[in-house]
Amino acid sequence: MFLHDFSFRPAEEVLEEIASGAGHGEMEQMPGMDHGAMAMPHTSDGMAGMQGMGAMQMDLNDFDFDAYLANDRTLDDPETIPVETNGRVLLRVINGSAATSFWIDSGDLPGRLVAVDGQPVEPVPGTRFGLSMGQRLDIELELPSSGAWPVLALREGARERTGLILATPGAQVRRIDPLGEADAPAFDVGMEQEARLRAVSGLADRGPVRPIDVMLGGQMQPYVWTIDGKTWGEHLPISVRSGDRIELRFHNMSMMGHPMHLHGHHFQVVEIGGRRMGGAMRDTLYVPPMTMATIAVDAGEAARWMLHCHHMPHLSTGMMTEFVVTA
Ligand SMILES: [Cu+2]
Repeated sequence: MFLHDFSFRPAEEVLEEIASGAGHGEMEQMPGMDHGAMAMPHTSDGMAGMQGMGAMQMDLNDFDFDAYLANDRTLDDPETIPVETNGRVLLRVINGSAATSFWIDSGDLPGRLVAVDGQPVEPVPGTRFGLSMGQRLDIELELPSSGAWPVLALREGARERTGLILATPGAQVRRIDPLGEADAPAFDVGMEQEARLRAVSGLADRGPVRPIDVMLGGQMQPYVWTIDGKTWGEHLPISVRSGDRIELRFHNMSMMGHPMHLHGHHFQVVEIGGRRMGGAMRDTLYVPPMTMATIAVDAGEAARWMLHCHHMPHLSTGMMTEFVVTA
């Protein structure tokens, strides 16, 4: 299930509109926050910063696309996939969007999340799992009998949705409205979903680990996004030696989330909000607004690897650096 946010206009024009501030821009109150509290700076235990955020607003979607697609189709004419009665489906969801995080909702079908970014996790039961740009989810679905079941992808913070239909032979397929009744929630604020994931096979325990802080910054006006305060071209490469165990500590100091993608490697999520964990193996980690999270990685092949945000307008306005591995 390949997800896409689609515009009839050229990408340059879309980016220009976003950068001018004329894009849509959806603001959402951070959930569970005390409206009267003042924002606090980051502290060593991470989540304390979240709790003090008070009435600050996070920015979810900064552009309204013309369509949201699943396997190149909208819900006006969705793909219907024939399945067996009482069958079992392994659904691989790929978020190929430029700038849209989705919730995958399997409705009446019980599901189990079994892998993220192609890497197995201890199965997590559920009917709703989210993914940001560049991320993938493998979800096993159990079909209880015969029938037709929509699997929907809900645009975060909005009513738009897309999806496909699983249908046994002869099942009646009903039309599904491309707009939901209410806005879908923001994706993984507080990293509750990420914190539940455990790698089936994580990185081996090792001796010395080199921690490196990676500051994620930027704002809507002017629309510029940075790593360690720099845009691509002015960037400060992260230099490591092949075979070294590195920990990258992402500090998101901005009000948008950043799906951070490292080329050429799989990393493990080892800390969220100050709590150590044997989290998922991945290649793209979504770091929500004003949040800290740490990944561990064994530096691989000697080469210059891209490290970037997978939100395309962020990437285009500077949010990329190099992870330089030397022999
Ligand atoms: Cu970003």
